[in-house]
Amino acid sequence: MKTRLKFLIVCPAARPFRMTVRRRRPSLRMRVFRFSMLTPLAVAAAAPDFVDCRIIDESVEPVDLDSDADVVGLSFMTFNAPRAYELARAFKQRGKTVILGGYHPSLMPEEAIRHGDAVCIGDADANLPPMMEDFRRGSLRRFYRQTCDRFGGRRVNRALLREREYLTPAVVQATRGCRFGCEFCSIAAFSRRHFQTRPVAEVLEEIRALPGRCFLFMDDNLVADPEYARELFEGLVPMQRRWFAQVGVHVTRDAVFLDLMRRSGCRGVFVGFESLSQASLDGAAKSFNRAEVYAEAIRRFHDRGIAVMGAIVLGFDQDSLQTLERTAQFLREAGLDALQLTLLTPLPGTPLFARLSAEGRIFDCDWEHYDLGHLVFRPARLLAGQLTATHAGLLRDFYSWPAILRRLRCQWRYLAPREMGLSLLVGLGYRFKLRRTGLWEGTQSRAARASNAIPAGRAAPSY
Ligand code: B12
Repeated sequence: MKTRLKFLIVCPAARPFRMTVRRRRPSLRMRVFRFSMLTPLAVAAAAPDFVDCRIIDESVEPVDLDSDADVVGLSFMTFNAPRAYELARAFKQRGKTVILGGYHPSLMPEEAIRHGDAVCIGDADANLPPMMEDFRRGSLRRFYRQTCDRFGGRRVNRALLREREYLTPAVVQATRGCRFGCEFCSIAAFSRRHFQTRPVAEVLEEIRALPGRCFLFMDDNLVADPEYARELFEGLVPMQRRWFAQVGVHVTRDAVFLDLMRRSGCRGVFVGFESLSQASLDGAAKSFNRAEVYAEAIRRFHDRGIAVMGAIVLGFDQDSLQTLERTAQFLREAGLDALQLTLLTPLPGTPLFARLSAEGRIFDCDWEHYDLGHLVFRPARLLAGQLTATHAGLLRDFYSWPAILRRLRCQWRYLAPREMGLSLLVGLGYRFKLRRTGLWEGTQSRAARASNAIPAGRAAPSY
């Protein structure tokens, strides 16, 4: 039995974002969207003491297929699954043991196991130690699905990443999971609606040790437990840091809480507005979002110098032409500082995937198209072409030069120059990403273009 094991953790990247031997030097534009990856750091942190970890993020460096690792761990979401399976095959051909983890393998374990030796279903914290022990003993099982009843005690070693390659190296997670059950959401499916918090003192200690003044919370909704969030923010006030996080829109109901957020260093939030149509929100089991308060919510953030990036989804069954028009109007008038506009995507493992599959409406199961920018199912009330053209058109309008300049002129009134710079950087990053993925031109997958002609229940490619 080996006393020490070498564990190579690989984060595969889809083609447009991949670093190959020929394309080695990352440009500034490539870095704009790349903030440090907490996922592989957290996996490495879960490894037992007898394991030496190395991380390769394929968007930063080419994958070393001839590595001398004993075990290769692939971490991927749905969109990266085809590339992960390609790498798994290459590693297995070289005699390596391959373990798979992350959102996609956790939600599609039976598919994933066909490409590797073992699948971690859920978090690495509880599963990686037994996986490594079993591998050492020569008795690796196919599936590991233990859940962790406590979140904490993890110490990440940031030196494992090439920090210079990322725009923001400092990322932290204070809570994980989500209690809600929105129909389209992978996070609810992955966490099985469990929500956990890390001890506040531990989070603050980690933040204290971070480089620079600015950092990002990787939580799904940092304010999901207001009492916990209040304690965390109070602890952050004296630290004089600047931070960004994803939060629910409901947080704007409480002015005192918002003031505390600002004082604790909050300078930007990512908010899942999801839809301008209340019927669509209700249909997706996200009734707790009220579309009529969005504009006021943005104003309340801005009043406190907090920038807002909004996430909006198009293509819900209740969406009509009127919804598209209302969305366009909102984007022109509401004053968002950045936008993530996506097409509804039935991510595997979600209730939405199950429903649309049962209705025979999913026509494209090429996981590479599950980047939220391709249409992969037949919409209920809109034509596929209407939906994809509006999606691309609204993104082009929002990130056009005149719109970016207009935003900068308005932001002068409520944002500090640093946050304005950041908003500009996000704008540039989005322009670059949209061009690279073909969305700027509205290039879609062949399947999406032909979607109106595709009969229900068409067979999916098998992985
Ligand atoms: C940061 C982030 C990104 C970053 C970096 C991704 C990364 N790999 O770190 C960026 C901005 C690049 C990104 C992009 C996208 N993302 Co993203 N992203 C996230 C986010 C917000 C946080 C990820 C994170 O750091 N989590 C914290 C870590 C600690 O948790 P974890 O990743 O789950 O890892 C744990 C387990 O999964 C497990 N595990 C993971 N890997 C492995 C590997 C092994 C071997 C083992 C044993 C265990 C294991 O152990 C870990 C520790 O416990 C999540 C939402 C979320 N809360 O997770 C979405 C999320 C992962 N993203 C998602 C999506 C869809 C995307 C995009 C495809 C589309 C988009 N527009 O957002 C793009 C892809 C573009 C691209 N270029 O790759 C979806 C994935 C859904 C799915 N089923 O695939 C999520 C869940 C968001 C959502 N709302 O649905 N994303």
